[in-house]
Amino acid sequence: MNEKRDLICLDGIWQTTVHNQAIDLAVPASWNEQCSELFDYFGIVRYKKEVFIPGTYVDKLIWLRFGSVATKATVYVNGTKVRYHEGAHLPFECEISNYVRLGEKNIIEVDVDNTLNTWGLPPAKLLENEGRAGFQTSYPSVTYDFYPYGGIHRSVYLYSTEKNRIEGVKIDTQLDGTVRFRISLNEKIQGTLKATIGDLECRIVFDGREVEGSIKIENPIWWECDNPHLYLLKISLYDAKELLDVYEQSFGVREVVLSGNQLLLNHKPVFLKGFGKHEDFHIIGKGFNHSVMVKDFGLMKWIGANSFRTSHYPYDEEMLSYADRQGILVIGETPFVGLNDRMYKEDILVKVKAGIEKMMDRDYNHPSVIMWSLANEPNVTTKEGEEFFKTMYETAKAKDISRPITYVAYQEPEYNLGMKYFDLICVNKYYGWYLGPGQIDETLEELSECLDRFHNEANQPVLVAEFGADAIAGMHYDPPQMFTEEFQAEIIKKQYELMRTKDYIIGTHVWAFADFKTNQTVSRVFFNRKGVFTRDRHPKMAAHMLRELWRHE
Ligand code: GCB
Repeated sequence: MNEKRDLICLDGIWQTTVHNQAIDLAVPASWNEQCSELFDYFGIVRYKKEVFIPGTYVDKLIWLRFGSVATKATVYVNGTKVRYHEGAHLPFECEISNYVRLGEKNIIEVDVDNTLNTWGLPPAKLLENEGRAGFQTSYPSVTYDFYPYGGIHRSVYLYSTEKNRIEGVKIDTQLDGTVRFRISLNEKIQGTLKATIGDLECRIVFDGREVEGSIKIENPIWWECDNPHLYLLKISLYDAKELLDVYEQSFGVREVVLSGNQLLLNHKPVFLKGFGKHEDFHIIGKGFNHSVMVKDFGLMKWIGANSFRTSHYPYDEEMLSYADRQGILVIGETPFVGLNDRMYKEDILVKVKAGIEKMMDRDYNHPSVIMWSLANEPNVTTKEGEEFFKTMYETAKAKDISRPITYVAYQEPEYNLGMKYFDLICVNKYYGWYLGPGQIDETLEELSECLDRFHNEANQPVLVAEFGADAIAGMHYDPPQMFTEEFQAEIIKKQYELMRTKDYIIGTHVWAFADFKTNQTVSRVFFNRKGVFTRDRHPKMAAHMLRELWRHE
């Protein structure tokens, strides 16, 4: 919100109708845990909200913006359909100026559809004989290990702009303080663009749709984990007569480089310690909540973590803005979890490329985002799959040459033909759990050889993106047995210490930060219990152990 843009937040209670029954639902949140009748509901819920749009919006463009709707949305304004969108975890907008009544109440309705789709992204609903061992008979049947919630998961905004406006701001920095910006406008105009960073200013007279410029900050303060300094770039757009638009974007001066087997942040090696996470909490499901976010960052600091992966989809932008401010490093992941050989087709590639670009456009300016992960645990065993992954990599590289690009592998290298095209490989390995259950010491050697194999095969640094074990909080046993807190703490400690001896490993992320809701299956006791914190964020033994370990390093 600024002198040229107005903003109304539509969060709160929306009236919904399901099978002609009226139910109040809160936004942002999943519907499933708000209302037991809707727990395992897969279908359409119609959401409705009244909003007064001020008369002062005359001559403005009026927009609706949804941060994430799971998974399909059809949007109506005063009864007219204005937009259809597929895919959760990334935002979409619609321009609704022609459908609204100014100075009156207007009705916004959204048909939210979470029907599971075999060919969706991610592919939900399994084909016969598909899926990982132990998960085939799950309900609901999805290819991935988290509950397929439905609902309006992130904030909804109605906002106004001028007709001529700034549409995109991309900022690149160098450690010497050079700040380059690329501004895109909605259409070609003749005008002047003023850019300021504090007292520094630059004016550009232009004729076009894209404007580029740069400002040099003398003796810049670098964005570092222990001093995450942020600058603010303010762009003002003028035509010959007047101010048209204003946009502010924060950024950090920092550089991420993969050099040999090291990840360098501002020339200094950094070892990633942290977690794979989920957007998941009691009652709100996958809905965004500021308090949960603040709590999670507090716990990451408490335990001595420096990073997390947005497994297995892009998170709410608030998370990334907060990571910018907290100095936490983020691996931004696409929603492409569980791609398999049947998915490598042209029409799916078009959607995958669009998803990669959308995520990167959304998150490009966050200094906290240091790496992109384009997929989690795909199966890539065919020539088509290899080409598909090569194209994914090239699509991402064409958008951003400043960050390393990876994907997360589970199976052995021969099932990961795509990895040779990437800058580094992430590996998920569950020795002592799925592989050699209960045998922590006996499987250490196998784990060691497996990691070496990935490194040698790909000739790349390795990031261990997942390892760990389920533990039910309060369950204890001596000697440690699977599902006890002792077992989880011991497996993480021993495997972590092994990984630390390998100079090609640039980081380790424990799976997972907190317990999270899954589908129902024999291998899950309501939740996936691999969290080192419970779902309500209380520490298990493993959390205290990691705190000792990490804080002493
Ligand atoms: C994995 C997946 C993650 C699962 C985890 C598990 O490899 O990436 O989504 O939750 O294993 O606990 O099985």
